[in-house]
Amino acid sequence: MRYIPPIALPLLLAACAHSDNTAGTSESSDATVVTYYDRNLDGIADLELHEPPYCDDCIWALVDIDFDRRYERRVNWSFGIIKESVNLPVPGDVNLVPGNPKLRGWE
Ligand SMILES: [Ca+2]
Repeated sequence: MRYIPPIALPLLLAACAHSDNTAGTSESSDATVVTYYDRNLDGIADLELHEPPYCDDCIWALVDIDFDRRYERRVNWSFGIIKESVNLPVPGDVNLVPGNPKLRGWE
């Protein structure tokens, strides 16, 4: 196991933070950043990405696979990628980021 000096941890966390593009994002009460993506560019969210602070293994997403305004899949990026079925409505009044998230594995 690699030793990381305590002074390096805040610098490492700051380097991982991304706040340059806030379009289509919101922040919940626990500072989780939620980004709504419009993958097929129809003006409706079809993937929402939840990124809790300081926890790369806690990122999760809801995905509308067939663009029917219902989320059918929840994806968790933990020690591995875990996918489960859901049936939830897609939110209607959110700011959108066009295209796909950079994070892979939700497909
Ligand atoms: Ca869409």
